[in-house]
Amino acid sequence: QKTTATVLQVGPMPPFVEGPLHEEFNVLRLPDAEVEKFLATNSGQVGVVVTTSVTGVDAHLMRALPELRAIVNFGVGFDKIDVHTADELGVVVSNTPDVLTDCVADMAVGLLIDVARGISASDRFVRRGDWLQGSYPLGTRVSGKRVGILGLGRIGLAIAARLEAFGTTVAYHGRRRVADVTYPWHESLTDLAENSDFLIVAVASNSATAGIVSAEVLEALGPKGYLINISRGAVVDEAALVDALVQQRIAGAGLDVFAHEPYVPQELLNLDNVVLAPHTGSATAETRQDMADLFLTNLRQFVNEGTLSTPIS
Ligand code: 8YV
Repeated sequence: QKTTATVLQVGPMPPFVEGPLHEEFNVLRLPDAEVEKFLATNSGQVGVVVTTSVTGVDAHLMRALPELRAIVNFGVGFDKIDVHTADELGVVVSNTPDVLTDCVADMAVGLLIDVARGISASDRFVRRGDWLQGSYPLGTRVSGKRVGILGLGRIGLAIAARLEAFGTTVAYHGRRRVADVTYPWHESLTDLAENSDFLIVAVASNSATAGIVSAEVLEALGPKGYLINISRGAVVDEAALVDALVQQRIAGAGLDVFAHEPYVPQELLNLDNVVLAPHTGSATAETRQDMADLFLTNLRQFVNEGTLSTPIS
């Protein structure tokens, strides 16, 4: 039996989310066109908005929904939700932390090993038949190297734990020193980059982190350094990254995220020292199901009790 609460769905959601969502709740979909007309008729009944990290909710939409009380997000990142406006309007927001940590950390390690050892590039080499002409160029050793992690949160810590097993040394940068860890903290990101063979971006994307992996940071990482990004494209100055890769001022990059997804800078497509992934860090059947379950737990709890299970922090 459906609850009477009206839920507004903003953007597409995977079928295993939409199925139970539409079965259990009265769901309206925000149309792509004639949004104002839709809002004029329906805005007064919407108490909850559901969305994904890909779509998000802007201030204009929040302000157009006078009864809005909660935004329930499918995804851990909430950079596309205007959380300042939500806060101002007393709208609470939930995300899906923890359940995707392992898969995203696995992806970071996968990209790191791939770009250092040229796994994707040498796969293309084999398929082209180039092996018949000679051996593949030498890669870069991973074990024993220095890893710098930008953002030692849940995902950053999971990456560090994995890479420690490779005998790497781990250091990190974040606004604050993290309690109860022995990894050295670098107050300056440039300093961390200068002292890293691999710099991994695992920090949340927001106004404070926009573009912080700058031309200067990439310069500090240097011609033997690799950049790995499983966070958001916006954390990196993408034009500076493209320049650094094209001009070989850094050794390579493993990228799961880009500034204007699904568009990837054209210049990167022919570079064998760049591994490109289509934002699939959390994209396993198991993890996406866990995310769907947590998303629905938040929605049910909000509709039934007025509280969220995993509010953003
Ligand atoms: C997306 C992600 O949520 O959780 C995040 O922040 O970036 C991904 O897991 C996923 O693409 C679905 O929105």
